[in-house]
Amino acid sequence: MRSIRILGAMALLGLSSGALAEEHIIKAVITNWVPLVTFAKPGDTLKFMQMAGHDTESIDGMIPEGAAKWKAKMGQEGFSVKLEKEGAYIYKCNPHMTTGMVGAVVVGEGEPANLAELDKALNDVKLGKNMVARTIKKMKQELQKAGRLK
Ligand SMILES: [Cu+2]
Repeated sequence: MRSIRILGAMALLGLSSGALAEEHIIKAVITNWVPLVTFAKPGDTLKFMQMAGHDTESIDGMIPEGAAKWKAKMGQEGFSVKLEKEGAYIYKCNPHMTTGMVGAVVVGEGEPANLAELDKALNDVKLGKNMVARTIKKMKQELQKAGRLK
């Protein structure tokens, strides 16, 4: 009986280890980010792969309040970003954002708190604005499907 309890406790520990930080691989494929929308939790990291001819940069005003901006060098293989703050992050590849290379990351549970800020910041995007809008729309569709929009 006692050993069964210990096994039960170990199973619980095993479950909680599932909450450890994860690494999410984002690949540059032709002029797209795959996946287009990434779901993560605080403490996770993004790792950008197949980066020859690409860079990655967070878009101004399109990351959660207090989150760190990022910008990789061109072709910086394995560039990684630690995600500390909950909310939505929109990022681009500078050479290809006008052809649709704009991605989204949602960190945390429920509805991202900065959706209204994204819409506001969209007004300040000049180059590739329609592609940024498209990615935000796809992110919202995925949130909707998951029942995460209020
Ligand atoms: Cu690119």
